[in-house]
Amino acid sequence: MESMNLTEKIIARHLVGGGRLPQPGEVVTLTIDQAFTQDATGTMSMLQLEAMGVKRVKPLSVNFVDHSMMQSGFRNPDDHEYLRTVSRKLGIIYSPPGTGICHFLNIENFVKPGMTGIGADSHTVNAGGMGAIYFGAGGYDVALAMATGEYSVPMPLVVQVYLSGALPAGVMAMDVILKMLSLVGVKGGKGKIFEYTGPGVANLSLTERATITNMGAEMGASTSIFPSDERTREYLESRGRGGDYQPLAPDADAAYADRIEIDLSELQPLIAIYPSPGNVEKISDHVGTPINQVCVGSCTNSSFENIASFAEMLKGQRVAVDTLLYPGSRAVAMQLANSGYLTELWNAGVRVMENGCGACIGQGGSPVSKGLSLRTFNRNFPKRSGTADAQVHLVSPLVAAASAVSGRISLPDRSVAITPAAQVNDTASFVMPLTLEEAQKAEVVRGPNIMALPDFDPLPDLIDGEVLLKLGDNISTDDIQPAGTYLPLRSNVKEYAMQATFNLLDPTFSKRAVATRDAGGHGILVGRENYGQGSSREHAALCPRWLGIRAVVVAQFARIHVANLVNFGIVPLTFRNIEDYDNVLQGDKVSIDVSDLEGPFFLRVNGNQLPLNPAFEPKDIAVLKAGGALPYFKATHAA
Ligand code: MIC
Ligand code: SF4
Repeated sequence: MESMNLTEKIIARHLVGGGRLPQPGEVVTLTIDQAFTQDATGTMSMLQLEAMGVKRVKPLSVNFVDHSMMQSGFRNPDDHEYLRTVSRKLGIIYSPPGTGICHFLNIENFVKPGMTGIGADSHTVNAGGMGAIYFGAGGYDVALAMATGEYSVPMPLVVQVYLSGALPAGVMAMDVILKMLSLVGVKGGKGKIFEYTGPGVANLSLTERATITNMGAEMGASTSIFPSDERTREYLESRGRGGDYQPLAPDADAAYADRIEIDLSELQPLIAIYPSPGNVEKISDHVGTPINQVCVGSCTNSSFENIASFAEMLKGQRVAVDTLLYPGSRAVAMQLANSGYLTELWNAGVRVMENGCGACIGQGGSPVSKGLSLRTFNRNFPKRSGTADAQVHLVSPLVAAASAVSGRISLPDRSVAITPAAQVNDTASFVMPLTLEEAQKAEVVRGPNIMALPDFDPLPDLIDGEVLLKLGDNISTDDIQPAGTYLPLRSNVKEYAMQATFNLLDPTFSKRAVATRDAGGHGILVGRENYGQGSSREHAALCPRWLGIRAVVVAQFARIHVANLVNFGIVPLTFRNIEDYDNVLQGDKVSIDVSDLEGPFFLRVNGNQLPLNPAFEPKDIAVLKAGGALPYFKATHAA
């Protein structure tokens, strides 16, 4: 048999209908072992699942509540109650608020080596630390995977990341992934899977591996994966899950599309400077800069080892600035309590917050005006923290601790050894689904925050309207559809669109878009490279569509966002000649003939015809024509 890398081995085992391994770029349909959402994407995903007429999900499915938990007012609790009741009815495990962050709970409890999965969150790729292939996707794609147990995705190129050596004192897994970001950049991972190999792998624990795969999302990678080895066994056994272990590795002579080499022993602490996780620099160049806040946690750095290392570095000292800590799960919080670290954290003046996303998604913990916050999180996009003029830099938990004590960016001044503590089992926190018989009688509770899904019309032959916004490079989903304090509006498309879409860039956008839409025109957005980077939130497509946007024309799209645009019937197109970006202005009257989605496509503007390329796959044509994935599903599954 031909030799295979680990990615190919797992994909070969999950190919629907078997057959040969796909070529890179070819769309491949995989059986999916697990599908999940979190509350910020889950309500929409569940509304779509219900609209599909699904009575019971196929793969192991979980709805986590971790993002929006402030419960100030009825909206959050309404969302949670809807998720709890719809989960129990449809056969989905429900993880209530306080249990922990979806990705962290996932590796603790659900992911096994060799599995495939899809989650309605871009950091679903965290699970790659367990030797599994997991993709982030929009809520509709997750609903479809729950309904069918399948997911289609273009086969990525498999890039080998060869690790040698071991991390020196004071250097953490966060520094490995920041090093990768410095080598690859925020869009260099597009269309790729990073497969970590080499002797250095054995020197990284399972949670360190997950830190590394987690931030593959920040490089735009499809996913990342580590082998499953003795360290994986060690972790699973420590969680009482030894039976879930199986060894998995690439063949010795496996081929890869490309190779990156990193000697772990040569790494030093790094920092990603505001406003992008890709602005990676040496910490030593920033030592001494005063800071106003430190935040530790997020799905990237909230394991027991991370927090215990942070606590060890603080030991016997007081923090000099406001310091917030978000444990990854209740199990981690209990482990910290049992080990005594929790008391030490309190003694040091740390604010121990709820187990969840918290400040990472702007749910509290905003920095002071013009402040600088050091965070162990994965994203530092503009305004994501909730304070428009504050800055966020990203660092490891050890750098966060040293800096919290001095109130300035500081390098760890000593090595720390953590006292291990037994892992805690918290599976009792999960709410299990009802039996089929009970489920038939069960009511789904829909409070006033749960709004019906909007209906969308089919694609017209001519998109005819106005360029409503002309944007630059790296527009993130936080720019398009901010989260933070708007999270309670995730189940209410109209309000979310009117209040939030592009409002941090142009507060007049929603009103202008509605005026164009209601006058019978179509809205068009123009941008440059890496449009839609960041989160998987489908609201960044759904809300613009509700506001009348029918096409987005840019130089290049981020992977998950382009799928979301198709799912909501917005035509994604790219400039064939990037210089044409200069030939179209905001406010220009434009049209695009889309009567034949095989192409060719031109943007007609000011008497010119600018050639465009489709950014969608041939399989998307019928979906776009129908006006989006749900109208297409309904039309093709009519009784
Ligand atoms: C994020 O980190 O931006 C989020 C919030 O987790 C998103 C999901 C969302 O917007 O609901 C993600 O990364 O996909
Ligand atoms: Fe939550 Fe932040 Fe992770 Fe997104 S990146 S899942 S908001 S912790």
